[in-house]
Amino acid sequence: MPHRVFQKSKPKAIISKLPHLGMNKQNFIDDFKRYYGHRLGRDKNCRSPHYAYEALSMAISDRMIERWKNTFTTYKESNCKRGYYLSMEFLMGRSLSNAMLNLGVSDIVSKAMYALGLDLEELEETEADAGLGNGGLGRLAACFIDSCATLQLPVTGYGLRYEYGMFSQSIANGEQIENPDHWLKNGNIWEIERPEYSQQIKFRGHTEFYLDEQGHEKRRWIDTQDIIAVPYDTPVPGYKNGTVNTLRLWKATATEVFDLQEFNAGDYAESVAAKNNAENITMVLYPNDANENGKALRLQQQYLLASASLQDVLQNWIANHGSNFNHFAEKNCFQLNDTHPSIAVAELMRLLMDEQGLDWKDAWEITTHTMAYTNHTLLPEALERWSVGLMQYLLPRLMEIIFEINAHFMTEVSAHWPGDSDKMAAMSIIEEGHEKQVRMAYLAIVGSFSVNGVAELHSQLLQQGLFKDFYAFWPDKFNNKTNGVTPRRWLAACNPELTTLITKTIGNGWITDLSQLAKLKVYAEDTEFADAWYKIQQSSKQRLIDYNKLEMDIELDVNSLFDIQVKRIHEYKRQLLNVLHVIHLYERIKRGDTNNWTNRTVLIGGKAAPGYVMAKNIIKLINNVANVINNDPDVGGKLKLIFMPNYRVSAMEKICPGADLSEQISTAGKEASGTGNMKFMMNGALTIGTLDGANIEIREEVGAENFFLFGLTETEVEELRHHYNPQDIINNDKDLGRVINLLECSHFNQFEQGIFDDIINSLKSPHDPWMTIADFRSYVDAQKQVEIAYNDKKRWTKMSILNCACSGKFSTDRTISDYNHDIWKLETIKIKTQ
Ligand code: JNB
Repeated sequence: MPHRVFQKSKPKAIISKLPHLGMNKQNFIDDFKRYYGHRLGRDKNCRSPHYAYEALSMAISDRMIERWKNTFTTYKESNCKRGYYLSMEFLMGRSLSNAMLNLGVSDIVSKAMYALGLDLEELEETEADAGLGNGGLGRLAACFIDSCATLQLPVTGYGLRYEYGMFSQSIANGEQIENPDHWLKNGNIWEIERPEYSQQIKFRGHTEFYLDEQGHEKRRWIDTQDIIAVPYDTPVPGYKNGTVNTLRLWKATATEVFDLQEFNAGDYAESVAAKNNAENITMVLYPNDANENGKALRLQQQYLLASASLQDVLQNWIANHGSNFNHFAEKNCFQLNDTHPSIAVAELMRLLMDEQGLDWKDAWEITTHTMAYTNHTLLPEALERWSVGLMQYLLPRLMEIIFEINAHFMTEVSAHWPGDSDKMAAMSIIEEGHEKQVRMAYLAIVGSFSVNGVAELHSQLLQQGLFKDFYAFWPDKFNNKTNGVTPRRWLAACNPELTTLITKTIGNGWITDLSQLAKLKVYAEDTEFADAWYKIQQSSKQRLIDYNKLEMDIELDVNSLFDIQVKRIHEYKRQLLNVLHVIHLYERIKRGDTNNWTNRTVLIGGKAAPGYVMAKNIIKLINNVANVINNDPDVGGKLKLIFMPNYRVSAMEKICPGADLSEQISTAGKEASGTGNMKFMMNGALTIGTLDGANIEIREEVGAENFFLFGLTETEVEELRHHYNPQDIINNDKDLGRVINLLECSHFNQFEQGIFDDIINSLKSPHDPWMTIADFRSYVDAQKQVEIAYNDKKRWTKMSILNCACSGKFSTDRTISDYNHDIWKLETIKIKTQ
């Protein structure tokens, strides 16, 4: 579909192999000067470091594109099986330092910039975060594609190019203010627009029967209102291996046909408005890390992603194999990042049947051998459902196909459990009720050959709880893939000093084989090594202090215990439990109960979904408590509480190296995995945590003696629900009683009466799903153990080294190689380096 007018001639000479660009210091100096002067038109009088950032990025990007082209050609020539990671979110963060690290030019570029009188770090800081995700699920997608490239797996990421990413957060009067994140306003040099690969996406209209040329009865979807999806490609470099994979993000635009029709009818204004309407689809990322039910725009986003990506893959298939789909399933695999892109199950059926002429059986065979689904949450409010009515209106052909998938599936269920209509109702993709709904998780399970959770406990709970009927029906579909994080960004790039020490000690093999960190274990009690380790931790803490000082005018003590909780604000993550502990410490200081005191700096950061009133109120409480504590001369340096605004990827890169203690305190059974826990551990922080998500596996790896465990287990939580009585617990615990009393007498909201009533009531409710009060005592006791350990510098440093040394399992290289071994089954493809 001609989105642009293309030339008829094929410029063969310039699309064959790109010439090799030099990689030495002088090459970077020369290219930098040319871009800075000739391309960007700046000179030494330019005050903004932004243009220097751009000039350097262009020089780096040139080198990446050369390898990108090689990778592309190699994949094509090898006719290999391909993987596709379909995700509504890719939380990429910044690209420059990662690109330099993976190309292996960090040092040389740093020297080149120094020679030019520039500070590389200052340039890096001007890059906007690509914040196209909410939290864990979005950052996981970014870590995954990094590992795919490093493992030399031919995997393409497919997502959406939101004009506005995750909102930026500021705090006024203790409250969260959301500001739109126009991350593209200064341009994005890492992406390449490829209108020649645009795809047309249908919406609305209706369906009808017709007879094809062979006289077969067929369905078609007509009178649709179409939009165009234009791809923007970003290179994803592997670590020093010549592989550069692709992240392809779709932007919605209006079709020219559509505009023209309106224009001819004289409705110029309407045609421009229609264009804007189309562009609205990818305008903004939904800022919810659970539940955004029923929004038509969100369903349009999901369908755009699924349809554009599948059409793109089919188009490539046809270009190379013609319209024979016999071997399609052997050569292609789609991983669905939660149910967000799961409409792809029905869309692949539509494309294969309506557009490629396959019959139901063959299309279903292909679909159920190419789709794989990952679940990321057990929270019932995060399970996606779409009203049948909305789907019939926006995607009528897809709704028909879903009904038919369900009819086939219900036949299978009734054959398996004859006469069990409750089973059928429980497992139906269509939920009956006064408003019929499509259960997207069920569609994903029925349409996939693999269903996985993201940590051992989470996968178990899926099988025993949420998806138990499906597990009974298809036990072999279900599997676990414990999450990880990429050690390139989350250790090598964000903690250069520790990286140098580790590499000096055990060599650099750990960067691509993180299990090698285990070689550090023997150094845990080596005085010289431990001293160096301790000094680096302290200097990282100092850097974190300086970073915070940029935003807030507050003195922090580098010798205090840095106790950090950064993640989305959610009741199940229990930032409130953390605050209760802080209030308890404050109350002890006020009472003079300060023998053997350990100075502590508590840092909390995270965004609340704009519509999540309770989460926003928790932010307000943290800020109010901080205000009282930080300004009380009795407290002084003993205790500080800081809310760090606008937590994001680039902030975590400074935060995780500077943490002593990592707070992973969710109600057991609620956090699917957690990945921040892994970043902290890798950088040598100790964890205080519940037996939840990947914490369990972290503790297994590092040993119980190097982990601060507290709280009820998942089984205990479920058992206690029947007779939970927080008031009893409060009555029987003096410390807790005093904390609740301070809250109830408005100590932290003296001039804002009543604003924390909802928080207090929820804590004291026998129906509190998060059972915060139940874990208070054991949390406080565990925090005392933390202090005892921290006061013994030698012991703490040893534990810190062991945490890093035992973090090998939590590399996404391990996670991805498990996905590949069990699910994708792709060959590694070596790229010739020149
Ligand atoms: C998410 C997430 C879940 C649902 C929606 C959006 N989940 C985001 C997180 C888990 C972590 C886990 C990571 C990576 O696997 O980020 O995934 O470590 O424990 O909480 C969502 C959004 C809109 C509608 C429905 C659901």
